[in-house]
Amino acid sequence: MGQSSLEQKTGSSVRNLLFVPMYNCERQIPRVIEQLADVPPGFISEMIVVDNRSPDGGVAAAKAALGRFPDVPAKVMVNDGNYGLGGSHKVAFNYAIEHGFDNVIVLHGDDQGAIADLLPFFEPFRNSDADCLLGARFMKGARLQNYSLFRTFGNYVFNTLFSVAGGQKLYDLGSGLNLYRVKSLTKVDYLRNANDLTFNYYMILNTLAAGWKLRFFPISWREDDQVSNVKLFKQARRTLGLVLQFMVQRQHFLGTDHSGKPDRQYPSTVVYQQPAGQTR
Ligand SMILES: Nc1nc2c(ncn2[C@@H]2O[C@H](COP(=O)(O)OP(=O)(O)OP(=O)(O)O)[C@@H](O)[C@H]2O)c(=O)[nH]1
Ligand SMILES: [Mg+2]
Repeated sequence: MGQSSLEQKTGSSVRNLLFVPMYNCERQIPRVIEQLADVPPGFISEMIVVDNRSPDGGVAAAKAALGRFPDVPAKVMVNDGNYGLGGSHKVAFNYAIEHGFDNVIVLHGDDQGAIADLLPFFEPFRNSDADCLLGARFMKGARLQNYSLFRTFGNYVFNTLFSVAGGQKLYDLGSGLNLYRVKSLTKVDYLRNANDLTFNYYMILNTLAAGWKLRFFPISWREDDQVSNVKLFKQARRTLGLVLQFMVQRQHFLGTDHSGKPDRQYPSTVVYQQPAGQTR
């Protein structure tokens, strides 16, 4: 892709960290990394793939794919413990703060979303006072491919429930494509969020309570060779429990550490970086 107006406008002054959480996506991770070709050069200042100790060959596949984009600074990091999807967000948010990024973009490693969907909304977001830009699978303009009707229905129910709890319309509680302003992340205690797949639900309620301005944008979302790890009924029960707790015992909810990890430590090990020996 050539020099685009987006690149000219963003220049090198905006530093975007692309964070890809990965768990057992050996087959999909090369396609996710190849999405670097779909954004203007320089739009991503650095990419980190955070592997939550996958037993498959995801790390090797990620290294090989990143090697095809030698101009993009990148790291593959493996969590020192099993922190779940939420814990991997904590690794990445900490990294973004410590390294002075302006924004962190989350793109799930199982290749269901497309980072290109974010581009038209990036400049308006940057020039706004919004704190995050959340991909929405159930908003006008969104495109769902092969996503089960049952899961779509469940998402609508929870979106409605959370919208009532949050006092504003919420179009998605946790898609796999989101952007957070790093300055805003320093103002919320995201380490208290649960470490499992419900991390985003805690995030949305905590940030709403902190007065964040949330923006949503419609995304495409596909289900082809992915294996969903979501245990539907167990997760639905937990989600219902947490939103009810937020509604009836808000102060208690907000004051509780839901992570199950009171030491608040999320160390990870860099197993690959490019350019080689890069230290930042
Ligand atoms: N289950 C799980 N997923 C993780 C973990 N760390 C990172 N991930 C990634 O997080 C994403 C979420 O997993 P999925 O099982 O696909 O769940 P989902 O994406 O919420 O489900 P969809 O509604 O189909 O999008 C995947 O891209 C995983 O690769 C982890 O520890 N556990
Ligand atoms: Mg998924």
